[in-house]
Amino acid sequence: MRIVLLAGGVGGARFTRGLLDHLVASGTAADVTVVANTGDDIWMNGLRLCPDLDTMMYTLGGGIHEEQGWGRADESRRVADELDAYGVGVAWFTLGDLDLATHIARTQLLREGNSLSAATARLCARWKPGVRLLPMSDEPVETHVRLAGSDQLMHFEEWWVRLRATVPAQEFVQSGVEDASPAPGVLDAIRDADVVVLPPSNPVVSIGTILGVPGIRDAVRETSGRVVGVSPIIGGAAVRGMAAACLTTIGVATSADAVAVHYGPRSRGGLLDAWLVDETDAVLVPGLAADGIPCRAVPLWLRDTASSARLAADALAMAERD
Ligand code: GDP
Ligand code: FO1
Ligand code: CA
Repeated sequence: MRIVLLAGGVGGARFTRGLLDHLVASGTAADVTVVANTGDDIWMNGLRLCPDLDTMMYTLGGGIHEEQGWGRADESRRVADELDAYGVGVAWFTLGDLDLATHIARTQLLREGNSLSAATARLCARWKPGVRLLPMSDEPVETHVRLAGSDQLMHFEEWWVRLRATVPAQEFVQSGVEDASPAPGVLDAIRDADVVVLPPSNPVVSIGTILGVPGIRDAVRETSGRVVGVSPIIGGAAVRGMAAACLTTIGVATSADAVAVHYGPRSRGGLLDAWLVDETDAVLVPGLAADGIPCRAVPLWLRDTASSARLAADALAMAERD
């Protein structure tokens, strides 16, 4: 079975880890490709950071800081303290020592002329994530936020981490996206997939950014595989994080139904063949989300490996339905 996921950081990575556990436990042979959001990528202290690629790589490779959801376990910040002492540290962003090695290695590989795909493959040779991890594009695309009542653009990470998304955003601007092309292998993987999963990642600045790369949305629409989405909204709330602020910016309500409508039914030019919602999110018509999208209610919390694996099994089962 060929499975493709379009994923952001924490939600996407935890779901994917559950999927791999389920595939092993059920003895299902599968090739899993993860197309990761790179819109959060940022230059910091001369280094190229790719937060969502790294969150995926560390989560699947066993190096993630579990409680935090991003960064390395057993991390320290001696280098960041030294940068602060020189007055060149980035006060609002944590650069851990172990994590810094990843950014140094990536930046070195990029400077040597490697593409981001090639650099990612080199980093993954160490972490062995058990999936083919592809950046959405090899060209830089960076999400910026236009703050409400201002012409000013701010990098998404600064808005999210420094401002905790408390200052309303007028719009998100994906700089570079018009000229970007999908990374090698992305379109073929989507077209040839048996199942494409939109995991519970941020629909705006993770999955939305990936879908904005020219060619990717059409490839999902046109794949002969089944496209299953998992709601990132539980009980009308964007659990773990400030995704509600992103949905508000694009005029989508923070509800599982509204996100399903935002993706749209594939039968009418949208993306979804099926949609999983949480048991606490009632649907008006049993078996159907808004816009007539086939839907099932299951536990959506990614609490631990067992619950994540069950959710992944539910998503694959949903893909098998007619
Ligand atoms: P990020 O890049 O680290 O923000 O991660 P993603 O874009 O992959 O996912 C973030 C989103 O995952 C959050 O905004 C939540 O809506 C969703 N999320 C986090 N934890 C859970 C969970 O346990 N279950 C579900 N269904 N969604 C979750
Ligand atoms: N998230 C934070 O909330 N604070 C941080 O200081 C922070 C540092 C960081 C460093 C490397 C990395 O790969 C991720 C990091 N994140 C941090 C998480 C992440 O950048 C964002 O939460 C997501 O990208 C938002 O989608
Ligand atoms: Ca992210």
